[in-house]
Amino acid sequence: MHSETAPAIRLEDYQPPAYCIEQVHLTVDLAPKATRVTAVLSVRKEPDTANGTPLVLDGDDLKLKTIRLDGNALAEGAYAATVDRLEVHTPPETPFELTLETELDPDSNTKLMGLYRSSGTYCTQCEAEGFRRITYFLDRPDVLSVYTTRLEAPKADCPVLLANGNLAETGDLEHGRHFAVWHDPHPKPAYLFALVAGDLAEVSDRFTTASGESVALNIYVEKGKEDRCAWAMDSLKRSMRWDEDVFGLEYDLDVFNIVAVSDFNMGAMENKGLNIFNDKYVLADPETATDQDYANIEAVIAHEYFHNWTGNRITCRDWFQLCLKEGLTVFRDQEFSSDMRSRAVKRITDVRLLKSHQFPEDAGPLAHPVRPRIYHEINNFYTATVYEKGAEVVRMLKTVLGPEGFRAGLDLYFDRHDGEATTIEAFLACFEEATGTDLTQFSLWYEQAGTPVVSAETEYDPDRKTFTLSLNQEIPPVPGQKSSKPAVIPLRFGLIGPNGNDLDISAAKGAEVSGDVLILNKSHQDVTFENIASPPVLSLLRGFSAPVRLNQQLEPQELEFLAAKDADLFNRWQAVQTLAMLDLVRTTGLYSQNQQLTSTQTLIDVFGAILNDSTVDDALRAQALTLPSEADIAQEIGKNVNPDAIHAARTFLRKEIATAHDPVLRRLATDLSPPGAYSPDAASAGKRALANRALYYVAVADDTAASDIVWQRFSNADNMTDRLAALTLLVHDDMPRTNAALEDYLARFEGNSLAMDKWFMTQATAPISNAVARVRQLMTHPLYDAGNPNRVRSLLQSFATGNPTQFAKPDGTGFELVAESVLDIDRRNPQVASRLLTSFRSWRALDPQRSALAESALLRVSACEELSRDSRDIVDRTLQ
Ligand code: B3K
Ligand code: ZN
Repeated sequence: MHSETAPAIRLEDYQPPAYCIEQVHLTVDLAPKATRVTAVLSVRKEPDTANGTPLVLDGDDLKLKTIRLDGNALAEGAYAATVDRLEVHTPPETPFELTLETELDPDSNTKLMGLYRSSGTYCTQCEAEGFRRITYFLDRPDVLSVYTTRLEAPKADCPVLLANGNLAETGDLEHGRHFAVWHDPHPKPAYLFALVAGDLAEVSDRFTTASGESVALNIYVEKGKEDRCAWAMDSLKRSMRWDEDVFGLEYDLDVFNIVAVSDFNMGAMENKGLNIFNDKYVLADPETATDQDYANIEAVIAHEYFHNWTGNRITCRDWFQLCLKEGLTVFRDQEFSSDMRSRAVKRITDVRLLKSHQFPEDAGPLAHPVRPRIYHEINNFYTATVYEKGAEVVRMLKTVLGPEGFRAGLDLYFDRHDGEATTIEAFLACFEEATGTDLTQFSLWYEQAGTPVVSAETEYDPDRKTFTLSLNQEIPPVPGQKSSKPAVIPLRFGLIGPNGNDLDISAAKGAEVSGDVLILNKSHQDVTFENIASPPVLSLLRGFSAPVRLNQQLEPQELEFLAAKDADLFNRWQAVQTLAMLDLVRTTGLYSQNQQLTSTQTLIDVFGAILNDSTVDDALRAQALTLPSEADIAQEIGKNVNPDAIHAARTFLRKEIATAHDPVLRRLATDLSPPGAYSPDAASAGKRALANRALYYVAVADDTAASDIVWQRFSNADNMTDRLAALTLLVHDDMPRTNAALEDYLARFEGNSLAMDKWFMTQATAPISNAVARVRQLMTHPLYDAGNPNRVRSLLQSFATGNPTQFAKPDGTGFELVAESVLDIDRRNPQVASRLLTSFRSWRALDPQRSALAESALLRVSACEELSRDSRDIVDRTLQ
């Protein structure tokens, strides 16, 4: 008998709340093991609710100390309280005040949901359902209340007391205690509630809004970390300005506080006026943060700030609508980063992420629509599909409607729904009304799971001078969805003439073509272009204009042509990837059949052309020179996957490229920016990316000079980007002096946990045969902490998702390690455990021996009697 699957929650069962809670007055008397929470709730029956309808509040692991209604203690028979539910049997018909006292133990809260302590700092995480771990409440996003929060604590331990909104009052109390009262005038759902108390350092600045309001900006961090906040603060100010410039959206409180903590289940949280962040997305300096870290901080700071409008001012009616805030906000942060950096490079990195995280999700047992219709545990739906595919849907909406139509629809959305909890239907209706477009078919993107496959065939008729494009679309079956309807797929494209120029495509017949976008909205469509003098090369899905798999048989020389000539930089990159993928899949097959591996001259030549073309942006060249990952290749192969064959094929091609272009690679690898001139800007980061990509190829040359270059890069680096790139090569390629490098790194960064996460991660992802033993050994390292989510992710999640040959080792030890860890972590922190468990999601695509081993590891997890609802949900769906 194992733990029960939690009951299913269905979108179709949505009922509006029977009561509303207009005001919440919280008094939180903080103590590590016994925090007292007094909640005074102003409750009012909704007009449609029958008199005498019980008031049922949510709880989770709560202890009710006292309950009063309009100041009077409630008789025992008038209510029923359990750890997870409070019912007042017959509440008054007229508005009333319910006063609840609960007692919490923040120190024992290892789930990191509700109120907990991170390195001594009290903090909260309430999304999705953490507020019910603080007090009994109508913990659902469509109940919006005005919060006033009074915090009390010893002044010496907690000089900083923060909650949502504006500071209303502070003062001293007896016995060295003090208090602060915060008032948030904006009605909000409970999931946006937050408080923080601790002895934190503060970094302050100010921002003046377009309407001239001065806003205090503060970043709070653990003491000693304050000199690593400058980039986050700079990113925040740029985000605030950008949202005003691009969307006309201004900030709406006197203060914007950010707190960074070291124990956090995810990246960050957009609590109104008090964002709480994982340290990882705030702290940076050149010695300890990579260029990627800088870019991530910029993006996450922006993301959480942008939620103030898309999520907080306008929130979700229910959790099925999660993509309403997440998809839109990811789209907004992607646009922000594109404006701050190179648009093409940003698009490439976003598409890489989509393909590596979302596509496999959409092709496996955990597939679900962007707006799911059923869940057992909502925390398992903060997925790449809801976030990244959700953002792609918003991007397509903009492509379909054009920038002006898109902006008009968004303006209407902000205007009409400000202060509300709403739905995807209401969102789409704004775009329909603002532009007069029927989005019924478009809305299927929210309903249908699975990645559409678009097949394209072309034919040139030299007599008629016509070029015909035959398009097909289809969504392969996914769990719970056997058939599907044709989607609206905006295909940005160009026809390229022999000299590399785009031809005139305005004379198209058979489909709606506006500008350079063709709308594919049927299963099959033929489009004919007239007056095409000679056979063109088709550049399809420019900028990755839709989240689809493209099936287009281009000849290697056509891909070579696109790689060199396409006006669309994304498709230039894509052409190189496609060429490389063809070779990688072919070589993987050769390896599996014990045949001699070979490379093709076209790929080698294309790499040579990129290496020698200094007119192209360095960051873009670095991207083009990055071979598809082993996980990408596995996905492309799709079934009977043998990770060892993939690894061998990829290593072989890497060596072929390295040998063919040795001199230029060595030159690029050592052509560094002047020392001491570190700057995180896109151009400098691009230069480092290119040098380190070149170094990656140089490292496979079997000579001392090559290994010396890598070692020099490691030991002379004046920034983390270069040092970590070199360390990764030393460890992953098992080069001489690996241990010396690991020890040197440890000695340098022992005191910096974010830097140490990289040390654990580099070792966990090394594709070498003792990896399992090494990870097990690292789990006993004094710096390993199974209670710290970042550390667990850096060692175990990295191993499971970033080390395909060792995770899927044919002796089953990799799977066992992860299954065992899931069971261990699940007792402490279900969210971290269930996330780790999702690393099994592609198990059925593995070869029979490996998939049998994965299945038995999953069955072992499933057999656990005390599995959390989070992990139970994932294991059930993964095995189904
Ligand atoms: N909204 C939060 C995620 C909450 C996850 C809850 N399990 C961060 C974000 O998307 O901005
Ligand atoms: Zn978000």
